[in-house]
Amino acid sequence: MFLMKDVVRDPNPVLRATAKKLTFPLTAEQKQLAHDLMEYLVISQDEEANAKYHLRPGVGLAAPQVDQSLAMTAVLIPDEEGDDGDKIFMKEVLVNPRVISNSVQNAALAEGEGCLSVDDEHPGYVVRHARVTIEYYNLDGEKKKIRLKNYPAIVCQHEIDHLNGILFYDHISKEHPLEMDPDGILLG
Ligand code: UDB
Ligand code: ZN
Repeated sequence: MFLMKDVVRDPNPVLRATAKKLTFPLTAEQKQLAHDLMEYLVISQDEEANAKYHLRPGVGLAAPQVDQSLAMTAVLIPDEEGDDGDKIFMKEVLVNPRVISNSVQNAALAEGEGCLSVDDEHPGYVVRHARVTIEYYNLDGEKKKIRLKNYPAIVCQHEIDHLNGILFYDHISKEHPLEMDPDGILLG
């Protein structure tokens, strides 16, 4: 399993690399990586299990964040926004995911974003697309297409960015960090 010591931190260059696309069938090693990414999220969100490991509670973890430059990311998104409910909105490992279409309208989390790989604070609105259609493969190599909005759309854009060497603060305006276009949505 992965622990905090395994999570690479900014400015490690692996976080700025373009992750390699995977081919199917996945190797046993790649399937294990997928399992370990999801296991991190599950344990980190379980207060009782996490008491032992002290993981930062995570909603997404991409392979480059554990020093594997491969196009794979796990997401575990609770139903309500919050970490103590036990209902899950989305639990999936996305292989070779990409945004195939997006709304013109933007959205940002009102509280800004953080990242398991970024220890410094970077205040400001991380301006993203309000809605996205994502194409990806599951672990069995089946092609999937999903449409997401609100918080799940933000999480998946954050994770897909990791596969393209992009970090959340790249999307914060340097001059006006708390400026949002007039028709943009502030979430939360
Ligand atoms: C996070 N979690 O996981 F467990 F409902 C952030 C961190 C950086 C603060 C740990 C988070 O925002 N909230 C959270 C955590 C839970 C349950 C819950 C909400 N990430 C993932 C990450 O760094 N992936 O690379 C950062 C998020 C900021 C916006 C989307 C992802
Ligand atoms: Zn991140």
